[in-house]
Amino acid sequence: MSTLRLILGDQLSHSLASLKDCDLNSDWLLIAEVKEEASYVKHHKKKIAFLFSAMRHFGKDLTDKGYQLTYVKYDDKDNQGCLFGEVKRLCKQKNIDKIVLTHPGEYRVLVEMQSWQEKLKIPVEIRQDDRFLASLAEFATWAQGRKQLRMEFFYREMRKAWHFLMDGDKPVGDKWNFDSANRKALPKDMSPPEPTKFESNHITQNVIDLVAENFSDHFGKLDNFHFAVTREQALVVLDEFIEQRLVNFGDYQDAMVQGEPWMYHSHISFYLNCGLLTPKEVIEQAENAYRNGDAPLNAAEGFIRQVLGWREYVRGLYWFKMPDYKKVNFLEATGSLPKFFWDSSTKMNCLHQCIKETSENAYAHHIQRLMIIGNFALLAGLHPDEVNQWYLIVYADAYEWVEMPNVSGMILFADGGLLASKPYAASGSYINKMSNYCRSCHYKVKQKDGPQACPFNYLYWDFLDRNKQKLGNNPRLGMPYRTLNNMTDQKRQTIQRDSQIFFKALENNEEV
Ligand code: FAD
Ligand code: DLZ
Ligand code: SF4
Repeated sequence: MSTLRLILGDQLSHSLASLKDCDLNSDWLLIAEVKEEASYVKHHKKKIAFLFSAMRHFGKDLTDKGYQLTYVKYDDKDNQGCLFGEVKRLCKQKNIDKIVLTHPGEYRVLVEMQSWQEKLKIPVEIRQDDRFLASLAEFATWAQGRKQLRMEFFYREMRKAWHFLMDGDKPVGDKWNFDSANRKALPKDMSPPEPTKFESNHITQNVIDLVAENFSDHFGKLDNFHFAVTREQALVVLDEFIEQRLVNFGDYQDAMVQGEPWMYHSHISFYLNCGLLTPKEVIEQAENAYRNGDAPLNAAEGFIRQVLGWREYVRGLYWFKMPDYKKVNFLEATGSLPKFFWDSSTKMNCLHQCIKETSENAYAHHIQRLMIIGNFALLAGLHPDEVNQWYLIVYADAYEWVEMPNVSGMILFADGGLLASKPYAASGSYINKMSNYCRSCHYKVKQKDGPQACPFNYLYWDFLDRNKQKLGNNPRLGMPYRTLNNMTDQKRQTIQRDSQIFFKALENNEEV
């Protein structure tokens, strides 16, 4: 008599719900590298290498701690290729009479798991994932009956509930949000520190060789792999962030600099999302840094808002709205992903840089994802399915629960305003203000029309014009729509002409 406890690739936490009450003598743990999970989208090579290495290290940790573990490697000759196949195999081998799981991060996996009890005729218990700070039930209670689900109000509730950055029942500094202080461009004489990097040991090197051999047709570069792959290493990344970067995190959160992919961001999403770090410890460290005088309030609050606010909020929203959320397309966008999303071959320097860095690092910081790549996807009217799939593939921190609300809700406004009060649409002048990309661009950011004009300039107005019916009454778009309405017919026609030329070139696979 024994219980099987499956641990998924993004469940690498010793505090995992399904590990609680585990009997070291009779229960069996299962970790499996399977084709189904590694290929349901063609994940970035570095994402697979990172996760397989982290899984192998975590497996070794579990065995060292005395757990009985079956670890199935990708190239094991009997590998069944899917999670169910491996669960079924172990059930037969070990006389299993119960299966304990932790709630997965993706809806498709939950649906699959819910069928196992019936298929295997063994009780299956799916436990809540209590590594998150808001349970799904708590989010649903907060969200029920609200027309708009604004992160800011959810975040305030979380601050109060967890008593993070609070003075009694008031927010520290008497304000909940210091975002207005967080919009500086990076001064020329400042350069962010190098990200924390780790050498590959033999486990990681084996995995890199395996990925090179089996996933050569997947997106992205495998060389210069330097991610943390153990909890100890992830803690070093966190410590170095708190010591070296947090102080500037707030001020330069929205800044972009050519050749600086990492900026003052924390680079911990990979580790939070696969379980090597917990959100609680991360928030506590940031709060301590503020309380000890090592980081200003705008930095600590800005960072804590991302983890306690946005991260918890998007997860709640995903599960609250799935499966319908997968189908939303409020703006009825139909465009196909341009080829340059895969090979970065575009004359638009901002997009070229961000996509090239994405391919190299399986990482881009938030404002690159949102205001460069996301902004383009929105203005160009790309179909949510294609954009969602791309974001799920290319970033090593991507799982549907976090990727989809950011894509469908935040960048594409495909949920019609559930997440965002207005689309994050911007012309070239915003990009020029927040980055130095425009200086080395083929296009001229100050030029509004003609072949040399920055495409973001005319696409921005064309987007508003095209979507006037759906967005024209949005109170937060009053200003730009007034400007659009006051344009001469000739100006509008020029915008339409330039946009059509641009879209035609995209359609013909010409380099734009
Ligand atoms: P920092 O800037 O240092 O932020 C600290 C932490 O806050 C992050 O590690 C992350 O855990 C959390 N966080 C910040 N912003 C968000 C957000 N909008 N949603 C959820 N958590 C947030 N994040 C992912 O973890 N996985 C994704 O697949 C993902 N896809 C995204 C797609 C788009 C279109 C956009 C606009 C954002 C996406 N994000 C995603 C959110 C954010 O860009 C990344 O979390 C962040 O860039 C990770 O880098 P970092 O750890 O250096 O973050
Ligand atoms: C992303 C990923 C990859 C690439 N490979 C595996 C794997 O082989 N085995 C596994 O258990 N999990 C993997 N994962 C993570 C899963 O896709 C993730 O657990 C689900 O998407 C649910 O969030
Ligand atoms: Fe991007 Fe336009 Fe600037 Fe070129 S000019 S980098 S396309 S915003």
